[in-house]
Amino acid sequence: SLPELQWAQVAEKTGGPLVYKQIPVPKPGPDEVLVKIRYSGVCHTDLHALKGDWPLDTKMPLVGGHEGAGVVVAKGNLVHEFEIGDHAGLKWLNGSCLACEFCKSSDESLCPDALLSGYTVDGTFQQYAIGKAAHATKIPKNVPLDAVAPVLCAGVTVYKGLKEAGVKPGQTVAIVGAGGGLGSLALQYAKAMGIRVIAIDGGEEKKAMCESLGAEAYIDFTKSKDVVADVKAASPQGLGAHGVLLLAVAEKPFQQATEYVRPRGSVVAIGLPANAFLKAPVFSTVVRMINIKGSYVGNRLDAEEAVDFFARGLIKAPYKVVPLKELPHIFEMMEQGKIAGRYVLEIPE
Ligand code: 8ID
Ligand code: ZN
Ligand code: ZN
Repeated sequence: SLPELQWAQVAEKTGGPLVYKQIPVPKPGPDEVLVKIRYSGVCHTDLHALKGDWPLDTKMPLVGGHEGAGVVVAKGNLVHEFEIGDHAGLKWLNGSCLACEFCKSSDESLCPDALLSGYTVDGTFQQYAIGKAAHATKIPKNVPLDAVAPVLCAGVTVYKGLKEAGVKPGQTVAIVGAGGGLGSLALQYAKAMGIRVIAIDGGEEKKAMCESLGAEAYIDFTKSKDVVADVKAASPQGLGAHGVLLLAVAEKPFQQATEYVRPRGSVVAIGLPANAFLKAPVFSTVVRMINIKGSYVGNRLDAEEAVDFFARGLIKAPYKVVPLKELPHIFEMMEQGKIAGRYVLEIPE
C-alpha cells in the first residue's frame, strides 16, 4: 500500500528557496498513472522555472522536475497502456488534450492545453509523481533508470532538434552548448545518426567530454577570438555547418549562428535564455537561403524512438548521481555553467 506522505523539493515562491519537506502523495485520476520516481535528471528548464525566467507562469507552490524514471504503482481505471510494475518515464509534456489539430497531427507540444511537468503541474523532484498515461513513456525493464532519465527531456529534445535541422548522415552539425546536459546527448544522437559534430562550449573539462563523445572539433567560446571564423574553418570545405543546434543559455550565440551556417542550412533554436532575441541580417539570410526555426521537445513517438536509441546501446552520455536533497547545490553549479553533462537525482525509496 502507498504512504500518505512523501519527500519532495518544493518551491514555495518564484525565486526560491527550495524546501525539502514532506507533502501528500497524489492520487491518479482516471486517465493517469502514479509513478514511483527512482531517478530524475535536472534540466536547465527546472532552473528557469524556479527563477521565473519566462513569460509563462508556473503553478505555486511547485515541485519541479521533468526527467523522471520509475515504476508505475497505481493507475486510473481508464489506463490500458500500463500495468502496475511497468517502468515508465515522465516528461516535460505531462499531458495534452489529444483532440486539437496539433495533437491530432502529432504536434502535441503545440497543444494549447498542454500540461507541463514541473511547471504547470507538479513534476519529478518527489517520490511519487502523476502523469497522463497517454504521454508517459514506456521504458523497457532491462534499461537502467538512472542513465535513461536524461533521455526523457534532453535526449528527446535534441533527437527531435536534429530531425528538425534536416541534417543528413555524413553532413555536419554545429552544437552550441555541447558540454551541457542537452549538448552531451546531442553529441551522442548525432553520432548514432551518422552526423558529424563541431562542438562549441567553454573550458577544458567540456572539451575533453565533447571529444570523448565524438566531436570532430571543439571551439572554446571563452577563448576564441572569432567563433564564426573558427566554426567555418572546422566545417567541410570551409562552407559552414549544414545545421546548428542552439542549446546555450546565452543570447550571443543566437545572433552568431546564421553567420556560420552553410547556405541552405538550418539554425534550430532550442535553448531558452531569459529575455533573448534572435537577430539575423536580412540580406545574407535571403541570399544564402537560411532557415531559422524553433524546436520544442518532441511528440510521443519521438520519445519512444529516443528511448529506443538508448535501449539499443547507442547513447552513452556522462551523468553523475546525487541524492534528491542535493538539488539546490546542483542549481548553483548549473547557474555558473560548471556542469559537464547531466546531474541525475536519486529519489529516496
Ligand atoms: O524543448 C526545448 N526547446 C527545450 C528542452 C529542454 C531544455 C529547451 N531546453 C533549454 C533549457 O531551458 C536551457 O535554456 O535548453 C537550454 C539548455 O539546457 P541544458 O542543456 O539543461 O543546460 P546546461 O546543462 O546548463 O547547458 C548549457 C550549456 O551552454 C553553454 C554552457 O557552458 C553549458 O555547457 N554555453 C553558454 I551558458 N554560453 C555559451 C556560448 N556563448 C555556451 N556554449 C557556447 N557558446
Ligand atoms: Zn528539460
Ligand atoms: Zn491538444
